[in-house]
Amino acid sequence: MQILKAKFIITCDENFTIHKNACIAFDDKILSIGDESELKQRFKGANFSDLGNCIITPALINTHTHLEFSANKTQLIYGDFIAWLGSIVENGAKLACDDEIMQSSLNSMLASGVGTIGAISSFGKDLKILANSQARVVCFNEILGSNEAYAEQNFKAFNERFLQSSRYQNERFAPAISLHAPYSIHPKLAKMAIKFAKAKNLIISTHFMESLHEQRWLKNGSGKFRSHLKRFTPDPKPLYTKEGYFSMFSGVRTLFTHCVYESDFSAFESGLHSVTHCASSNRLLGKRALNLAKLKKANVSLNIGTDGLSSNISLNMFDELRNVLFTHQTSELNSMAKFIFLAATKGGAQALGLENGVLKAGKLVDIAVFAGFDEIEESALVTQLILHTKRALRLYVGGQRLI
Ligand code: MCF
Ligand code: FE
Repeated sequence: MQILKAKFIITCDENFTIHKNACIAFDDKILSIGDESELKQRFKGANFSDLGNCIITPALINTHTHLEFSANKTQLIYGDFIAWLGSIVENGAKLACDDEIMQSSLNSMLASGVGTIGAISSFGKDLKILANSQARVVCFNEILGSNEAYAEQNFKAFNERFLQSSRYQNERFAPAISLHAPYSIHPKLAKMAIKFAKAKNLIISTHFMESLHEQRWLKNGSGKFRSHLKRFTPDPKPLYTKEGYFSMFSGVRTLFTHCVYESDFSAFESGLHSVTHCASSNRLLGKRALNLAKLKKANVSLNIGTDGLSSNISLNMFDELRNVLFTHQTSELNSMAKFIFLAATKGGAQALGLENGVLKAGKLVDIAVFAGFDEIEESALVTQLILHTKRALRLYVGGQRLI
C-alpha cells in the first residue's frame, strides 16, 4: 500500500475536482484521496512519499497512434491528404520500421506521462514492443482492402494477425480492430470485420471524414480520390455514402478518428461512439480543424490521439495538447485547457471502455506525476501544466512504476 502527497491532485472527475496539499492512497486500486493525517490514520503501514510541489494527474491516454510508421521524418508530402496518401504508397518500403525506432517513439510517449495507448497496428510488427512496454494497450489490428474479389483473402490475413495479437492478451493488453477508412475497405470486408467485433465484443477504431477529398468522394464520387484509387482499380466508385458507412457501427463501441469534415454529430451513440482528435495530423494533412463547438453541443465524448509520426513531429502527449490548445483559438483559454485535459484522460478511458483516466476510489492505479510547479497561479493550473510540461517525473500503470 502506498500514499503519495502532492501540492495538487487533479482528479479529472465529472466536477473536475482539484485537491490541494493532498494525498492519494492505493494498492492494486485507488483507495482514497484526502488529507495526510486522515489517510495515514486509515492506511497504517502504507509507504509514504511527499512529492513536494508536484502535480498528480491520471496517466494520459493516447487513443490513436501508428508506431509502425515511426521511421518517417521528412520523407512524406504534407499539406494535402491525397498527396500524403500517394507518398505513403510510394515510400512503403522506405518507411519500414525497425524495433529500435518503434521503441524510441514509444518511449517518448511514455516519458510524457502516457499510461494507455490506442495503437493502430497495420502489420503486426509493433506487437512485441507494445506488449513488453508495461503500458496499457488497446491494439487495433487494422483491416483494409477495397477490392471485393480479395475480401475473403484479406479477412483471413487479418484473422491471422488478430490471433497473433490475442496471444499477448492480458489485463493490460486488449486486442481490438481498426477498419481503416470508408474509401479503403469494401462493404463485404467491413461487414465481416464488424460481425467479428460484435461476436468477440471488441472495440473498433476507424479513420472517418478526414479530408475534403473523402467528403467529396463519398458524396458524389468526384474529386482527387478518384485519381488516387485509379492506381488500384480502373473505374473506382465510392463504396458507401457517409451515412451508410457510419450506420454499420451502430451498437458497437467505436472511436471515429478525425471527423474534421463531419458537422452533424447527432447520430453518434452516447456511451458507445466517440471522436478521436488528432489536431497536429489534421494540420499537416489538410486545412480544417475539428468543429469542437458542434461536438460539444451534441454531447459527444472527445479523446485525443497523436496519430503516428507519419503525420506528426512528436508522440509526446503534451506537445499534442499544446497544439490542440493553439488550434482552437476562439474558445476561452483556461476552460479549453481543462476540456482537452479531460479528453486526454477521462475521455480516453470512456472511449476505450477502461477503468482509468479518473482518480477516485476503485479506479485503476494509472497515475502521472509532474514536477516544476513551485509557484503557480492556481486559476490557470491546467493551462500551465499543458504549456510547461515535457515529461513526467513518475508514471504508474496498474500500480506498477514505469518511470
Ligand atoms: O491517421 C493518419 C491519416 N489517415 C489514414 N491513415 C493513416 C494515418 N497515419 C497512418 N496511416 C496509415 C493507415 O493506418 O496509412 C496507411 C494505413 O495503414 C494508409 S492506406 C495504405
Ligand atoms: Fe491514424
